[in-house]
Amino acid sequence: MEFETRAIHEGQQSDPQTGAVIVPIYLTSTYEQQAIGQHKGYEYSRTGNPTRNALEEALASIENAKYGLAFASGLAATTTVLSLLKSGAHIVAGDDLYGGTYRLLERVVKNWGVTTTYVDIDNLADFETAIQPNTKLIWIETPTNPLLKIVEIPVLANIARKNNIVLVVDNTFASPYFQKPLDLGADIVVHSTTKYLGGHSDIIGGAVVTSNEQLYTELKFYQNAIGAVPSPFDSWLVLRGIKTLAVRMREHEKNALFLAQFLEKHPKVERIYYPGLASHEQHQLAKEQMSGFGGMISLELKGGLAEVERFVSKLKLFLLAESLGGVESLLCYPAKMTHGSIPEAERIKRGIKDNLIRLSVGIEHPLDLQADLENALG
Ligand code: P1T
Repeated sequence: MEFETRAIHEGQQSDPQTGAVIVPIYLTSTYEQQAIGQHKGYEYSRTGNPTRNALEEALASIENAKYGLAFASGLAATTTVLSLLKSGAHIVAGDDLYGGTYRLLERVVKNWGVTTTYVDIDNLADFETAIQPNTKLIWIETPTNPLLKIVEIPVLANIARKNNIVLVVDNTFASPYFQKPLDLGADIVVHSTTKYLGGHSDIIGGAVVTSNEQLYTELKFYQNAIGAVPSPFDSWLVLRGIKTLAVRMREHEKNALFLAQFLEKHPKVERIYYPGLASHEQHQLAKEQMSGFGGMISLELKGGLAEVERFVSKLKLFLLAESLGGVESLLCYPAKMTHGSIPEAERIKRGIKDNLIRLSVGIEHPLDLQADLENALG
């Protein structure tokens, strides 16, 4: 079956008891057992819940994976994956990452005795050089947050396999509609389902998928042992979001390409980052690795913070807010918002300048969005 069909049906059979077409929200923390040691497959909702299970099956299916696990947030998913590591382990991570992932690695995971080396994402050979005898994990995003760089997954998968290292790809920005990292050799895919999968800016959620049985068994254990699971209602909202993912992603991309082309020519814009533009340094790679370029654009305005503040204050449709991937357009100022937890010198070194703005392009009418940007830039 094709993606659109699986997104609507996989794990979502009609309810055997009532015929309800939509998976019910099983608001229960526990389940009656028929006798000691005898139950109908569910014991306690941290361990398993039918609404969450439906979501987990759907997540696995749309990533072409065998197994899916749902979490209470993207960072809960990330934390659970990082719990695979024992004290003394080492991570090699790309240097363009969501600021919260960086904060988790530096201020939480480091205290477990697990260290991270950040590698310039533009130079894949550096990943191999950074590997130490205790390196257990490679962690990347592609496209990256916020600079929308593209990392060639098969090259890293090769390096990881050769060195017996697990490759994790955070696929939040592309969504499974445009990119399937497991097909390209990744071992684990992580998502913030808060973003495109949920799609309506009304929940916080996360996901992990894999086709590796051993990794799944360990991750499933940690999901239950750590307990950062989503509620049945949040699971249901993500499941509902997934049904329209394909339609939404096509619109996000169409609008983003239109606006990126407009912004690229605008005299007030110094630089634009959108993998769908022929001028993007990795446009060709993006075309090969992804089936679409997504809805995120970053840009540098001419001038500094004053120009950014003026631009932001004049926008009416693009709302100044953290997050991305909802139907409404948002604007984020990474230096002070999503990447504010990266020390300034380190942030500048990574290319997140004071005039950088990130747009999450929604699915409003593109001409309204263009008019909003044009007016604010003017
Ligand atoms: O916010 P949460 O659901 O915990 O997801 C964390 C996360 C993980 N990975 C990526 C690539 C992300 O972008 C995020 C969250 N990002 C934002 C809130 C943001 O505005 O970029």
